[in-house]
Amino acid sequence: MALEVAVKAAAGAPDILGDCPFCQRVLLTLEEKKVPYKLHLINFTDKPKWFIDVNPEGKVPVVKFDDKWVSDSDVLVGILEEKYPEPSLKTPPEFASVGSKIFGSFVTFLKSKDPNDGSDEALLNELKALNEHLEAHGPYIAGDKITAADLSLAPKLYHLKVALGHFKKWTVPENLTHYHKYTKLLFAREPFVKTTAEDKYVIAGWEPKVNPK
Ligand SMILES: N[C@@H](CCC(=O)N[C@@H](CS)C(=O)NCC(=O)O)C(=O)O
Repeated sequence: MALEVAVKAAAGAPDILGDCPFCQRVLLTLEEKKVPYKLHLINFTDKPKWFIDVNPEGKVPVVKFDDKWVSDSDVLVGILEEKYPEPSLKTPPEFASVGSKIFGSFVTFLKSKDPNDGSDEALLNELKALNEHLEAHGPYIAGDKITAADLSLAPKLYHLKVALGHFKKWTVPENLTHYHKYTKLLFAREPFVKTTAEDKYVIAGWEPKVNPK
C-alpha cells in the first residue's frame, strides 16, 4: 500500500509540487528506495483542516505510518531506513555531518543586506570544505554510493544555486570542480528530476524571506 505523504505545494500554484527542501529530501528517500507513495500537496496560504488536525504545528513534510502522521525529515528518513532497509542509504557516521553547515550559511548570505558582513566568505569556506571532502572521498559524500547525507544536501544545494543566482547574481566558483561534479551528478538523478520544484517556485518561496514587507 502506498504511503501517504504531505508536502508543500508551489507558491501560487496549489496543484504543483512546491519548493520545500525537507519535503524533497523525504521524497528522494522514497524514490531511491522505490517505496510507493501518495502525495498530498499542502497549500501554505490555505492549509486544509485535516492537515492541521493531524499536525497542529502545520509543518511539512509529514508521513502517515500505521495511522499516525509523523513529522520532521530527520525522523522520517530514520523510520524509512528501518522499515525499508534496501537499498541501504545509511551514511557512515564519520561522514554524517559533511556539508551540514552549508544551508545555514547560504540562508544568512541570501538574506544579508550588508555586502561587508563576511556572509559570502563564510558560505564559500563551507563550500570549499565540501569540495575538499569530495576530492578525497567522492564522487558522493561516502564514496561511490549515494546515501542519506547526499539526499539531505541535494535539495539545499539546488536552492543555493537558484536563489543566489537570482537574488545575488552569485555563482559557486568554477574552481570548486569536485563540488560542481557532485551537484551535476545529484541534479541529474531521476529521483531528483522527478521531485524538484521548478526554479520559479524556488524563487517565489524565497522572495518574502529575502525581501520581507
Ligand atoms: N525540521 C523540519 C523543518 C520542516 C520545515 O521547516 N518545513 C517548512 C517548509 S520548508 C514548513 O512546513 N513551514 C511551515 C510554514 O511555513 O507554514 C524538517 O526537517 O522536516
